[in-house]
Amino acid sequence: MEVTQAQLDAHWMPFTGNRQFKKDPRMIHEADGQYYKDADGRKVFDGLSGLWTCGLGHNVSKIKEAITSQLSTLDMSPSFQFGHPKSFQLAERITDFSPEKLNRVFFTCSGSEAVETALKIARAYWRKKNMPSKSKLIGRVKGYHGVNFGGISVGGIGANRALFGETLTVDHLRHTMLESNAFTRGQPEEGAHLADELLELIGLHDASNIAAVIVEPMPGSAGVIPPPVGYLNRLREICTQHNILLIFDEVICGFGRLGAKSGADAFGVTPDIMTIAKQVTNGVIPMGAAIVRQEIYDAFMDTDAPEYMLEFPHGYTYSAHPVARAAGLATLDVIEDEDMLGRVRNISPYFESLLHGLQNCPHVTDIRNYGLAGGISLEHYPGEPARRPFEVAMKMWEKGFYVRYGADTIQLAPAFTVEETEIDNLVNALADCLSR
Ligand code: PXG
Ligand code: PLP
Repeated sequence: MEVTQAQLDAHWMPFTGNRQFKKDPRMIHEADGQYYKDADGRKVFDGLSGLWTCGLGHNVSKIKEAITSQLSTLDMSPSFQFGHPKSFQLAERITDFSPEKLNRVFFTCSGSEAVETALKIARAYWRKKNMPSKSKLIGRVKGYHGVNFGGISVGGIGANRALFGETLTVDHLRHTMLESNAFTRGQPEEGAHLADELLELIGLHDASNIAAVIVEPMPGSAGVIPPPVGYLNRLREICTQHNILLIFDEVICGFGRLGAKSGADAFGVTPDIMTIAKQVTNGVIPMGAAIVRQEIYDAFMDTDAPEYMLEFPHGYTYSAHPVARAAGLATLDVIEDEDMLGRVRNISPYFESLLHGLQNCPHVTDIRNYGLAGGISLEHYPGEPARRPFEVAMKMWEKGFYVRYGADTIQLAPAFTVEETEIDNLVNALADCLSR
């Protein structure tokens, strides 16, 4: 056996049924382009681009070269009180991918940390503006904002919260998955009115007590839920009217997955703060960031305290790790130089039409898509909503396809360079696995 039982036992795996996995391990040994290889050299198609991370495929030479060269120039440098050029260069490049007014970047090492950072900035901002009562945070049911305490507080996936006791004081908007919108291609027409629920929450708590609303422009983890037409615009309008910050968690939406620079760009709505991670380094090295409007940054800088005093007591050891910055710069170069956003836009109608061809397969209760992201909801076994997606994903693995299963859905997110024939193969395999 390639790994001993003791080695298997030693690793407590994240978001995994450890007992099942350790009885029947699914080991990945190599990756190149859109394929993994297992121990026997069997090729497995990467139907989720890693964990929504590797839109450019695996083993991208420009990224590899940038990392290797960085390792031999500056492998680590302290991120507190000292800088290195690449973190500043990357910060500016990231603002090119963000709506115009969002031009100040705070680096983190993951999406979860980006969310914690954004929530702390939002609360601290109102204190800086002498409105300390504005501290309540509002999330949305089905939202995924990582796994740290702030993130699970605003997050709206019950299973990720239930075990952990008291969280922050938050409230949640309803999710936007209306039954009447089942099998909609792209954005549903119905549902903008759901944003008005924010007015009810404002009525309940008063805007003077609310710091921020955080939503994913398109929830990913909950199974790909494109926003109803006009919904995000309405949230924006209400937040502006009531002086509440709007945070878009772009960890999945950012850098091309939707055929746009961001969810904000795809849906034409500008938040006050964005969080990013995953695709920014093509997943090769961990990195995240919170990106804010200049006015928010300025509120922290506008102080009479001596200039050597820090303005925001927050940061991570790896907040500007040079190797990750090099990976980020190379990734953004490839996205731009090879017109990855255009490629996603060109192939996504094909992806949409094939995906919706699964509508009449057994157990399929809904299909949703946007850009190169697809979610398929499956009929529950009595009392076991997560079982069928698990079973389907295992059959897919046996057939040579990696897809994500989460809650009662199967999720697809192929690389931006995916070809029509590869989409054919992926969807045909799914049709087969759903029918067996
Ligand atoms: N926000 C959003 C919107 C995310 O999708 C995070 C925050 C947390 O990022 P980190 O880097 O801390 O994991 C995420 C991460 C899936 C899946 O397949 C999704 C995520 C992570 C792992 C799996 O649904 N999203
Ligand atoms: N715990 C201890 C004891 C530490 O010294 C540090 C960082 O210095 C941390 C946690 C936080 O680690 P990180 O900055 O990687 O988030």
